[in-house]
Amino acid sequence: MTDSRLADLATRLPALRLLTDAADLEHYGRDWTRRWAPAPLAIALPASVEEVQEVMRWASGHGVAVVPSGGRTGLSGGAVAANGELVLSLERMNRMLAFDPVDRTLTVQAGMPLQALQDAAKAHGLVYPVDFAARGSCTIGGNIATNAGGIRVIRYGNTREWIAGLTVVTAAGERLELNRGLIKNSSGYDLRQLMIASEGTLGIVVEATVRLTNPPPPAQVMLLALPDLDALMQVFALFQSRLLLQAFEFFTDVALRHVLAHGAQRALDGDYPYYVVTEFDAADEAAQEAALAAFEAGVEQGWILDGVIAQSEAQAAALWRLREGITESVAPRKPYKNDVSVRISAVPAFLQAMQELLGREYPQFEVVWFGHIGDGNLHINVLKPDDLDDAAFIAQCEQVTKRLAATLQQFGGSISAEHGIGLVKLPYLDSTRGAAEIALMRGVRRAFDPQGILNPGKLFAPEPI
Ligand code: 2HG
Ligand code: ZN
Repeated sequence: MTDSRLADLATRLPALRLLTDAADLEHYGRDWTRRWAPAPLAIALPASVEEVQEVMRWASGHGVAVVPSGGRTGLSGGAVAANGELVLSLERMNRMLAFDPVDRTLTVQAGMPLQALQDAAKAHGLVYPVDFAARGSCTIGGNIATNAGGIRVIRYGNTREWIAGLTVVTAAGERLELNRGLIKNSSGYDLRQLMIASEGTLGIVVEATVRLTNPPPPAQVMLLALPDLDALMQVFALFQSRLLLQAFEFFTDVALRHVLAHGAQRALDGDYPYYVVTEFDAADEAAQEAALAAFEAGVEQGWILDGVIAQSEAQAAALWRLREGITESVAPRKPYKNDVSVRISAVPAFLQAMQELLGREYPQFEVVWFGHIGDGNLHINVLKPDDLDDAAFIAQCEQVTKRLAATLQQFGGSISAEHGIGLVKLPYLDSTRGAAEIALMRGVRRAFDPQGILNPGKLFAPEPI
């Protein structure tokens, strides 16, 4: 260990696991974006809150930038360390700490994978309902850092709604206990909520107390084939008025082609332009009949061209794979990603504007549309042609994102619905937040982290000094 700063860290915390091998720097220095070359100083893997506190005291003393790190499944570059930062991985802090049956909360360390948390809730006959495809690898700390959404927001809301308390280590190494599981707490600023979606720029979330709820009634999963985007919103309105939806997700024929090529099973014989995977409460025969009636009403209107209802858990999982497998199936094509949202009432007009914009701007590229249409959240993945180099491809996409951001501004939408701003959307923050709002956000950051050592360069560009 030749770096004197690291030597000092090792002296202060002799038991701290510290990695400096090239392979580790590469592994922990990047997330799913794969756009930036990882170049961290080192990787610290603390095993306790006290170790995190001492790491932060050390980082403040030396002015070393720190990138908090969870499962690194993020798609906005929020966990990238490309500038000599210390990566502070919460990987070893992955245990459940407490279950309270009266409060109906679980307290866990921030490095616990989402799926492990969901399983722990299930073991107590309850559910933690925030859910998405990266559940096996992402961590609750990362979910909190981005206010992760996913496939059940339509029923349960975002991560924000489920966080009852947070333990946070500040840039200076202080330990904060935020909200302590209280339901009612009218004692001033809610710093817990400020931490959620702060992308590691205000503090290190080390523990979280999450609310749990009753398991939903038995559900059914349906795949629907639709003729056009207008039908998508009609079917959504129809299903929402008649059924208790748990999820309503759409994707296009292009997305389906990629997941099928990646090993998913075809569920319908024909080929159609748009598809929906929807899951709804179907506890009894009456609910199941209501679902069939809604399906038939959609067919009669010409909004639904075909469909299938899962007859077993295995079939339900196979239908879900068609939607959840999209990100992985297109990953080898180095997609340029957009994760945008508008109010639900604005979705039809926004879709129309987007279709025109993308049709005009991307005639040469393959564009994959999918997302959480019931939340007004679209994912637009532009696939890189093999004969175009990375930099030229990104430069072309950025030109279009400028126009997309302007369109979003007209609609009062957001440039990041659930993935975060990170590095990827940093130039477009002002399409979603006003100048006065950004100035206040910077002020909040300065209050928490005057030296600017927490995940610098993410969310907004570093302050000019
Ligand atoms: C999803 O909804 C994730 O599957 C990933 O938010 C979206 O890959 C994407 O663009
Ligand atoms: Zn999503």
